[in-house]
Amino acid sequence: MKVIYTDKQAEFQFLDEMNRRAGEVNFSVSESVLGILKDVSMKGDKAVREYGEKFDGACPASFEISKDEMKKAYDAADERFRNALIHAKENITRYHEQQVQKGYELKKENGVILGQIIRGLNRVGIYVPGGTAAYPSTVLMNAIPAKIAGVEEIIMVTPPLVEKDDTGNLTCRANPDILAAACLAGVDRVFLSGGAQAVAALTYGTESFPRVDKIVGPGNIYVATAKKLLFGQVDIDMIAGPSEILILADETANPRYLAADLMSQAEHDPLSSAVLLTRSEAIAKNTLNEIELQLKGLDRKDVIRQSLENCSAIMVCSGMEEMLELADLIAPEHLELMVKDPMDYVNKIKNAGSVFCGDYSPEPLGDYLAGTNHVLPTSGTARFSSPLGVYSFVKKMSYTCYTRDALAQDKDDIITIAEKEGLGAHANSVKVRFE
Ligand code: HSO
Ligand code: ZN
Repeated sequence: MKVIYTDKQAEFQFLDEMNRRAGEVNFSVSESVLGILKDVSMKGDKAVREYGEKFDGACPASFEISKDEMKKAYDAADERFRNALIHAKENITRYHEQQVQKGYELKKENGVILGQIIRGLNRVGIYVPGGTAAYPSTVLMNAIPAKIAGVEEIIMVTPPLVEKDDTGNLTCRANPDILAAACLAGVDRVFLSGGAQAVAALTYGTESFPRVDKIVGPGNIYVATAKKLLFGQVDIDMIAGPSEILILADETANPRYLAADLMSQAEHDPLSSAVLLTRSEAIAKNTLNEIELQLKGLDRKDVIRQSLENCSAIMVCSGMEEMLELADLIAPEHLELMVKDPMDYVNKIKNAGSVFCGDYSPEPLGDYLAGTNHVLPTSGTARFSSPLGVYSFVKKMSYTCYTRDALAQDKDDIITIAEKEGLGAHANSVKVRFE
């Protein structure tokens, strides 16, 4: 892991590297994804099945998992795991219920009524990746806010686990932990399909897959590219990049905690980013030592080592002011304030997805249990976007109601602007009412 000691040149270089982390368009991936989208839009289930067989090795006879199977997976889940999920659900629900927005109505003196109604989306698709990034916690983080928003139907898609049975035939099943979380979170229907073809199936609708209004959830580069290309036909949440953590530490910080928290996000992906900003050289040195000590006991040490060598660094800064400035430039997904009186600094942070305050708020607390959402803007997009929330699953509709008298008061201004725009039919629609 590199250490940058108040060297402006090295600091500039690192910031440049961080700025580029959103990645560039991958033309060859985009091209193959476009082919998949086109096939699914034209051939429906048949194309989804063919791509499933090609990429996953096999495809289930029927894509949909029954409600019964979901319930069975939930009942069969390890009791401690189930209780932990229930605890997480309670906290996530309580935090997100605060996000429910109300519409409003403006009644003017002249009888005019103007208003805004907030409605939950009709149908939402949640993409859950396969393999080691299939996280039950992410199912809760996506589905619970959607439920609270009043989404009518939540559809989950996830690639099948493909295994060989005793006779050597390939079989497909769902990840039981994901099914258990889906059951608890109130997911309505689950389909065993992944990749760009599943995103396309949810966008266009096929014989088996219902068409949704928004697709949320992380996925590999094919899934992310499909979401990008289909945005507009369907809404999407965001394009999730590798996980990130940035820690601001003063002299009171404990290097053991700093090392542990940096590595908690570094273990997600070889491209994850872990950055420590401190003005203390001793903290920098001791954190490096702690990383080496703790790494030995961690299962995913290879991934961690790779991400620590990648978009990661310890930067020794001149003081708190510089640290806050760098944090805003980097705009990390997660930011830990490991300083004395952390709550004094929360309001000074402009760009971050989620902020964790003090020694006893390690980032994984937010990944699983505190109740805040763990679907957060990555790659510097915290400059302009927000955590997933109830507001991500609603849309707004406005309404207007005028009386004859009120329209008479406003008519001349409407006609003047319409005529300025050369839109005579617009002017006429007001004029005819007073002839
Ligand atoms: N930290 C991840 C979310 C997650 N962590 C799920 C564990 N499970 C988002 O950056
Ligand atoms: Zn995590």
